[in-house]
Amino acid sequence: MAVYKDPVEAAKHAWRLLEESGYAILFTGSGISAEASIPTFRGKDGLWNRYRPEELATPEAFARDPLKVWRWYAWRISLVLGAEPTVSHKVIALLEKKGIIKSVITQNVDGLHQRAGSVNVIELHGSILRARCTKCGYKWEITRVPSDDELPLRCPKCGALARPDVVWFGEPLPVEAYQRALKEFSRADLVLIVGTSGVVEPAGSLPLYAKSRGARLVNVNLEANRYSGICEVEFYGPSTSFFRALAREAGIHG
Ligand code: BV8
Ligand code: ZN
Repeated sequence: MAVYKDPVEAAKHAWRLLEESGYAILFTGSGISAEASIPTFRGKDGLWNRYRPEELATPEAFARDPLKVWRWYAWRISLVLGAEPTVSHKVIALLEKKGIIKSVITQNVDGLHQRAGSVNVIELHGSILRARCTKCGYKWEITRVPSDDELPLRCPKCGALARPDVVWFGEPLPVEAYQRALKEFSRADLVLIVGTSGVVEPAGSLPLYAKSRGARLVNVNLEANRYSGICEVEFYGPSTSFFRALAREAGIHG
């Protein structure tokens, strides 16, 4: 296990592992979008700092006050629509195009991997850019920030109350996405873990499952997290510096 603070050394080591790998995948969390100025969940400027998770990202909170929860999501939608994919998102998409990484399993709901060009993306916690009817299940893309007088959003088909198409605390993950993710983690011989504290379950255990099947892990994070000490390569610093260096190793221009 090697711990790096220098992104170039870390990227050289990670690139060797990628070249040796047969099935490399990415597992990402809100930290990969932090440099796109989308606040993380538990960091110092975390989203939750202003609110407690149980206060807003739960079915109970939504039942109690759908307008308050929708106002919070409308604010986050404005951040996401105003954000640009980072060089991390872009390099990951280019590595997929070159067949070097096979898929991205993300806990994020911001759609930045897809906007950067990643194709094989599994969204474990849904998408903030999609709404779903609480009655008829109809789903539709959100392409602009809803104005306050449109909130709480209603279903265009049946008029019932709509909700963000994300997974709230206490809700099960979408079965199809979770099954696909389990398959990816069981096939992987290398998992790059980027920008996640790993505290949220059941997603956070997926890299440990891959390791139990012999996969090697690479941890890219600002600070120590749940995966520290069990990875082949650990880089502590901003993910963009790591991916800028990895792009040079891979001979691509992120
Ligand atoms: C479920 C969508 C049951 C919504 C999200 C007690 C113990 C253990 C578990 C539980 C418990 N109590 C409750 C639970 C279960 C709970 C859970 O895990 N809670 C945690 C908090 C303990 N899980 C659930 O409720 C799940 N459902 O269990 O259902 C069930 C089962 C069957 C049938 C019925 C019921 C559902 C969890 C999904 C919740 N939804 N998001 C929305 O976004 O509004 S979770 C939310 O957290 C986001 O998706 C986020 O991605 C995710 C994980 O957090 P991170 O991404 O890791 O973000 P975090 O801020 O923590 O970390 C950021 C990291 O980035 C940091 O490490 C930081 O250092 C790093 N970083 C920052 N900047 C950079 C960087 N790294 C590199 N470069 C940088 N520049
Ligand atoms: Zn409806």
